[in-house]
Formats: sequence, C-alpha cells, structure tokens
Amino acid sequence: MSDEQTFIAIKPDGVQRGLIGPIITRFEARGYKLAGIKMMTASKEHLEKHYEDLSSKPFFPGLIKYMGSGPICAMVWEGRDAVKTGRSLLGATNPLASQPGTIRGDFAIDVGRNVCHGSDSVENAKKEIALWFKEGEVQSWKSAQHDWVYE
Ligand code: YYY
Ligand code: MG
Repeated sequence: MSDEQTFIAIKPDGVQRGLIGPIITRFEARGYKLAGIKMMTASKEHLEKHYEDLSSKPFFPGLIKYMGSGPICAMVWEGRDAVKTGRSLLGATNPLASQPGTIRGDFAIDVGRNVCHGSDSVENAKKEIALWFKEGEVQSWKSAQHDWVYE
C-alpha cells in the first residue's frame, strides 16, 4: 500500500532553528508525498491530549511547556510504510543515540530539544492526524512522481 499516512511535526526548536526546509527535503527526497501542512501554536490542552500516554512521566510538564513555546510545523506525509520509515528518518528519541544521517542525529543533541515528532504506529498516526488537522486540511492528490517512486 502506498497511501499510509503519518503525522510529522517540526517542534518549536526546529522551527526557530530554520530546520523546516531541511526536514521537508528529507521526506520529499525519499519519495514521500506531503498531504497536509500548517503552522500552529498548540494550546496546553491540545498538547496534553497529543502526549496523553506520557502524562505520568517526570519530563511531561517540561515537554508540554517546550512544545507550547512557539509555532510548530504540523504535517501529514503519505506513502508506503510512511509511519515506520518516518520514524527511521527521524532517528532515535535521544539524539545522542541517533545515527548520523537521521534528522535528530544530524540536527540535535538534547532529548528535550529533539526538533521533530513522528507517529509511532499506524493507529496513533490516525489519532494524531485527526487531532491536528480538520476535515479538508489534508489533501488527496496524485504526485506526478508516483510511477517513478513506485514500481
Ligand atoms: O516518539 P518520540 O518522540 O521518539 O519519544 P516519546 O517516548 O514518545 O517521547 C516524546 C518526547 O518526550 C520526546 O520526543 C522527547 C521527550 N522526552 C524527554 O524529554 N525525555 C525523555 N527521557 C524522553 C522523552
Ligand atoms: Mg512518541
């Protein structure tokens, strides 16, 4: 299937550091298709919902504060195995454990400033896309490159 979607977000540090272009370039160059994109400063309630599974973690309050500290670039990327491959493009949660060549491995040092988010399962991708995007904000379109990316 080539229409799997994942939710990828460039966090406030990634936006401030001018990394929107480089991060988008990696997904585009790999062959993924951008189905939705917007800038959004998320409310505390929105972020608490997004990270609800982590609410008992000691880093949770700091994570919510950092994520709400400025605009986020929220995106939906589409293509075969987009969730799993999206995670591998991002690298490990802790940038110091990320391989060079990954986004976090090339652009980040601190786990609390790891520049990007990616859904960790197809089920969570669906939930996150529904949380961050309204009906009509995600486009269904055929890329002219499709038959050059997929056999
Ligand atoms: O999915 P991913 O972003 O790679 O990691 P999660 O375990 O979902 O944690 C979400 C977010 O929390 C992570 O990107 C940074 C932050 N965080 C942290 O500040 N300190 C930790 N020890 C673990 C995670
Ligand atoms: Mg996660």
